[in-house]
Amino acid sequence: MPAATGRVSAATDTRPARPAAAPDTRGRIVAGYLAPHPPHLIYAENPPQNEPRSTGGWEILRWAYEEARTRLKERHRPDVIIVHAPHWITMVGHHVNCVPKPSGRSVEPIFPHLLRYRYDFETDVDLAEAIVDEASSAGLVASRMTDPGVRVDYATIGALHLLNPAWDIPVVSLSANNNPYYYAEAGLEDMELLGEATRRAVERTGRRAVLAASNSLSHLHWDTEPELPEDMAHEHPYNNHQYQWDMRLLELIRAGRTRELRSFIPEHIEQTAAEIKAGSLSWMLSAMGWPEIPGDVLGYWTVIGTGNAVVEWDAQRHG
Ligand code: 2X7
Ligand code: FE2
Repeated sequence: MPAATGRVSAATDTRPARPAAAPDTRGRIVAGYLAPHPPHLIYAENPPQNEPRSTGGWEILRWAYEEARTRLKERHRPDVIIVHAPHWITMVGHHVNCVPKPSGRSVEPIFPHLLRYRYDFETDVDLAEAIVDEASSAGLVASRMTDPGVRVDYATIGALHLLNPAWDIPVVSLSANNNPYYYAEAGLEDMELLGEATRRAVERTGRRAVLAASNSLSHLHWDTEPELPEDMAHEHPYNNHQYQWDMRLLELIRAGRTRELRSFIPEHIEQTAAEIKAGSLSWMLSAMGWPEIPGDVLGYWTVIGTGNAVVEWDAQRHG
């Protein structure tokens, strides 16, 4: 019988078995991904869960995600994927989805013709609750979201589908508190505290975790679409300034200059209206201890003018 927390017991678990994790990685964050969520990427892939149909597009980013999927399954083999997403906006504090089996339809409000996606996944409720407890102990306002009727936002669904379209790994989903949008320079510190709380919860529950920061980079985009949304003849950076600042950020990432990256992030946000302002990237790198290891940029390209990179930080490979 399933446990009251919603986790599936071994006796009733019909999901395909995943190879057992190495014992020394229990209670560890084994990898982190910058995992952007533009609805165009799911639309272009034509998965059965999404209603609209396309003729493809944005292959460079989708191939990057294909590589991330392979690494996730073959190398990282996590117990759980923890995602922080900017379109689940909470005005008061940080919320954690504690619904055991969220299901429903996620619709992108600006691009509903691209994303109307049926989801049905499993939450790691024990870990979700542990994150709320650790965040509260750190002095953050944090709460459990327990309403099964709440519709899961498309940035959570986007990153999770693109990393793991089979949805056979339990999930914890965190909201983005909106305070960075109210204060010029404050805000990201809270996301860092949330990251540290996430790491302590992972350690306490013994999970082997992969983190996903569901953020685009430079974030100015066109206000009109081509007649065929996936007409790639129209896809290019919004302007060279946006592109150059994204490249500066990615160069720091590729070089593993993470301490510099930490102070560069607010500047990048200022210059490019970057979506990392919502804090997902700062949350993730803080949870990983701002590791001075190279991030592997699996792909970069624009989506309706915005900059998007799929990046992996492999904590195990780099010790
Ligand atoms: O949410 C998004 C985004 N971050 C980037 C591009 C286009 C649409 O939606
Ligand atoms: Fe977004």
